[in-house]
Amino acid sequence: MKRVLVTGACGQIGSELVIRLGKLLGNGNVLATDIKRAPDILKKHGNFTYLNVLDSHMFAKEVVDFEADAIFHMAAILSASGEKDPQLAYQVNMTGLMNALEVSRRKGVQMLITPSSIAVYGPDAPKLQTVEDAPLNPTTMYGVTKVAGEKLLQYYHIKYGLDTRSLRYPGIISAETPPGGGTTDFAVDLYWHALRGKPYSCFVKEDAALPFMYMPDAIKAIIDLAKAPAERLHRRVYNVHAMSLTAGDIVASIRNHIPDFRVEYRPDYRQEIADSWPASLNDAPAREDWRWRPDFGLEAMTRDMLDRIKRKLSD
Ligand code: AKB
Repeated sequence: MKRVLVTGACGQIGSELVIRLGKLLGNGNVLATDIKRAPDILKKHGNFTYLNVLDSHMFAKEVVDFEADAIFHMAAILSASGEKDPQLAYQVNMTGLMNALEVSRRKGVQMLITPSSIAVYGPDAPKLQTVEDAPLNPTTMYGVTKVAGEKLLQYYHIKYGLDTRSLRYPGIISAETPPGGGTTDFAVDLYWHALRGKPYSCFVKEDAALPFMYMPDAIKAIIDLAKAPAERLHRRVYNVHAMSLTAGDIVASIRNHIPDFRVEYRPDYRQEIADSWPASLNDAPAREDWRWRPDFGLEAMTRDMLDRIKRKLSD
């Protein structure tokens, strides 16, 4: 991995991934792409270009011109937005991935790495310590596209020898770039509301546990997976887990620092999505094959989130 193209680079994960990859490979070796305008955090970090992942010709041209040998395909519509417009989620998540796979195959890209999600599981999967090979019967379009995407990665690996890699992310909590359209976005909203001194109306129940991870761990996970020697990998897709949290756990942790933070719970359609997902994942294969270990637990994450958001609010 020497020259990488990142799609969805303006997103919650993409924006921080580009910066980390720039530090690793040199800014000139990372091409950040998106259909959105580059956020400030990206502007000072090297190359940024417009790329619509649904346009296969544009996609191929950028890959060839940049001489990319790896693609981090981050562009996707998340679960809650996907339930508002399932056809758009299908188009962006499936056609976008298919274009990424085809351009990789045809233009000699060596590795394609793209996130999957806890959304691949449905209500029939075990709730706790869910393993990779548990039943995959998602009830969201996002989940359906992620299951199909995982199968496509496997297919391209077997049929064409493409080095495809993926990890099932839990909800990601971060301070830099806001998430958009996910069911787990409430976790990030909680921190911002607390620091702005505003009450929060939470769209999931207080006591519904979901798997979460702090952004530095999410970036570490995808980069470590990309760097892992191929011979160490026994699967294309790995679960990664850091902590199982309810909204109430996060609120309690924030209240250790901001005791008068007020929250009311008004679950909406996103509660049903959350209910269909596991509360914790078993990530033993990632720990074994590429030594995955999260660094952050709830308290360390809360301290860091509050510090970062405070700095951003005072900028
Ligand atoms: C979402 O909530 O849709 C995402 C995810 C868990 O993949 N954050």
